[in-house]
Amino acid sequence: MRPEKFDMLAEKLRNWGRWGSDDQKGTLNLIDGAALMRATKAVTVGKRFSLGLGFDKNGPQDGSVRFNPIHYMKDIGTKMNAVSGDAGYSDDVVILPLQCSTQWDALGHVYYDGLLYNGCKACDVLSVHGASKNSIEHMATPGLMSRGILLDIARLKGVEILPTNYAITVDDLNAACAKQGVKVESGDIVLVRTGQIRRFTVENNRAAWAGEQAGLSHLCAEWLHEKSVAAVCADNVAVEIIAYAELGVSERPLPLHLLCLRDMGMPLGEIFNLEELAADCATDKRYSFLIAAPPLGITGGLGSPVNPVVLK
Ligand code: UVW
Repeated sequence: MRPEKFDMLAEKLRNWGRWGSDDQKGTLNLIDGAALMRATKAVTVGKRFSLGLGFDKNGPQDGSVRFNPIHYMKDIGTKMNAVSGDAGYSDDVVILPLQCSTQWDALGHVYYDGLLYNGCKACDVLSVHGASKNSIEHMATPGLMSRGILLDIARLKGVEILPTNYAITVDDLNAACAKQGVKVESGDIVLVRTGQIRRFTVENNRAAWAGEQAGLSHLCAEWLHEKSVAAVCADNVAVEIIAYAELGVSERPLPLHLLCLRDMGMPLGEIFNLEELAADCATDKRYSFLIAAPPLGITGGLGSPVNPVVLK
């Protein structure tokens, strides 16, 4: 993508200063009392769904960019004291890339022109100690929840998995809203289903899962901005489309990442497993619900594992 066209769009969508010059929560500020009350009103039947994958050595990473969690036992059945008899404790340790499975991207995850969200200088903010601004702990409080809206684009198109390199358009998002009878409102969290996660969960094909894949076109950023969406999540690797031909030569690679995280301050939720929820929504025709997906408050972190929970 040529930077000129991209930069015009970026300027139009930029939220810097909108919530103050020190803001590090971005569009999560849109989750106000009204949005939270709307979330509670979407709870009508008492059904729960987890959208999180497991965290283990058999996770979705193929090793090309990130690895799957390494879990080891630090203590196994260690005695508590000399007289505690047959009683003990066990402790364990996990080493994992924060972006290796179901996860949030913090606003500081990407930058261009040397600047992060809200105009923070990347060279001042990023160091071996982590990010001093726009890091994930700012998304952890006071508790990331809102009304969620599932937009099932795979079902809209009548397929289990969208074709590789299909760029989801604004028309697709509007068509899904119309077909499903939902209206996205300020502070909502939008969940986009491509079906891509089935490459891993059903087909067990990590190469196909991690390779070129369908996702949002960067032009959807304008739609997300206009609808005052708080965050956008998907069941693929990057929320947006991954097409190698474009990725390899673009001067603005992963443009939706750049527009959402850096310009709009809109968090991205990736590798969300939407299969069970989508099947239920198709059955009861209710595509809105309460979603709670608080990241871990990892100080200076640029992402966080998450186990998002939906309540219908
Ligand atoms: C990058 O790798 C930059 O993006 P993500 O892991 O968020 O898809």
